[in-house]
Amino acid sequence: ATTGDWRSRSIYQIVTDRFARTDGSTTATCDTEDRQYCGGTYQGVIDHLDYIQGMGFNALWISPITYQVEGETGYGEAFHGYWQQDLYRLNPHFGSEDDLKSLATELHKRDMYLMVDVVVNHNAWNGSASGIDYSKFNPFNKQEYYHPVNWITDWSNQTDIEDGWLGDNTVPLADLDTQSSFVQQEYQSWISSLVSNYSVDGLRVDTVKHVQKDFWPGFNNASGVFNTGEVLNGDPSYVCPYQEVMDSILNYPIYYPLIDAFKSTSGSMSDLANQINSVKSACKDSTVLGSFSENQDNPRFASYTSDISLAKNIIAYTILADGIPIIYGGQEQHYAGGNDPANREAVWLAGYNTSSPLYTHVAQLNQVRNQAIYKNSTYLTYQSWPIYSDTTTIALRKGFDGNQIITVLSNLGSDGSTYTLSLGNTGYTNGQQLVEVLSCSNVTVDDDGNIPVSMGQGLPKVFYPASQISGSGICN
Ligand code: ABC
Ligand code: CA
Repeated sequence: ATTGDWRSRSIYQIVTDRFARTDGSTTATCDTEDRQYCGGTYQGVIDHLDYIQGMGFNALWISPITYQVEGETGYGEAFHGYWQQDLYRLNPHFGSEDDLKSLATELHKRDMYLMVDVVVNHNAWNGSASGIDYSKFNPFNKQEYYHPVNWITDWSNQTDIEDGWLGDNTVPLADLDTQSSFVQQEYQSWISSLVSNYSVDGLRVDTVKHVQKDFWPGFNNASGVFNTGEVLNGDPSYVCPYQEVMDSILNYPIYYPLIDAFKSTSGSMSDLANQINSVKSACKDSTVLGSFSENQDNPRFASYTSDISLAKNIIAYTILADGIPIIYGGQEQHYAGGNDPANREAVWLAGYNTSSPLYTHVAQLNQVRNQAIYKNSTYLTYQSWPIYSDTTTIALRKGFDGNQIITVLSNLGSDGSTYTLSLGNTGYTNGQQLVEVLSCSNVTVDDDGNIPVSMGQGLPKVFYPASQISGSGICN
């Protein structure tokens, strides 16, 4: 699938080992601190696609699928999938080749896309760098295919970042010589075969900033599908240039001010508003960036605050901002793990509860986004902008006249006071009938063209024209 196809999608991200087991257990123990395989499989995922689709998602991002370092290391097992050794073998812990193919088939039957995470910078070893037996790697089975051992120490030096090694002498991540045309060719033929063997629709590409930019166009092109890359940095002027060499990038520049704005009742709304504008001007196309607020590398949002209203606000932003929404498995159950490895809790332990407050919240938000897209796909290319902000509120518009969604977010938290905000700049017309889709209340635009927004308990508000809703099942 192409970039254009992906723009309308909404992604549920899983750590495959932590989402669902073949035995369907909701009690199997999984102590994150142990960093061991907990038993999640492709078959488990297949058995729980209703749970994912029930939230309105139409794409699934799974962990890297390749063969890993096997057994115990100083940092536990390779359950996350980022310690690959053999690009042409699958990780047997997640199931067979047929299981993975069945997952693709079952997703496609539901008109859902499969996104696979891929590691294109390193292979991993259990033990010190000096002891690596390169012949154990496939296809990069000779030391000459790698950069000389040199741990990245200066994170401001781009040459270090690209040619140096991640990891350490406990689990070294042997850095490929991606300047060599042999390495480039091998990666290209590998990715093209992987995509066709497993009917993959898109890729999440790991460690993009650790490979020189001129590597990426050939790789992206060889894959034949949409690529979104991880460039772990908060600066738009550093991150956005990568969108010149790859279809899309995960929106890390927004991630940091987004967390800061909502993780406490004193977060800055103006910093978030400014960053929205910076990303829009620095990046080639903000409407295909990956929009996320949690992932496998960062503390869960609920590790900062247990306030459910704040969690609802950040999820509303994640889904209704520009770009392709990504919700990280467990976010919908208000999981609260901190730094890696605590943020990789087993999703099954929440019992696949489809009536938890954030599960239904995600479903409502995906539903209104899907409806706006269905009504007019130009919703997707309209670049969202902050129409209002004050110290505790930010309001965003996305969508052209008649099909716009207005999202009003607050960081006052569950104890937030009740008041009415008169909101202009919405593009709605006097007397227009709106529905606030999270509370299913009807609202009329006043004679000055403003929406009277009933704020309270720090809850987000999402407005959409009543005329656009009929037949959608929203608030029926
Ligand atoms: C394991 C253990 C950890 C232990 C570590 C030493 O080893 O689990 O507990 O601390 C995989 C596994 C990890 C594993 C690592 C290393 O491998 O998932 O569990 O950690 O063995 C990607 C993936 C990630 C994956 C890998 C490796 C890469 O998403 O899951 O990790 O394939 C760097 C990389 C980035 C990478 C990330 C984990 O590390 O660039 O690709 N993610 C700064 C640097 C970043 C750096 C980040 C790390 O710190 O600039 O390059 O990311 O925390 C902003 C700044 C940023 C700054 C952030 C923190 O603040 O703008 O620049 O990022 O404001
Ligand atoms: Ca590198």
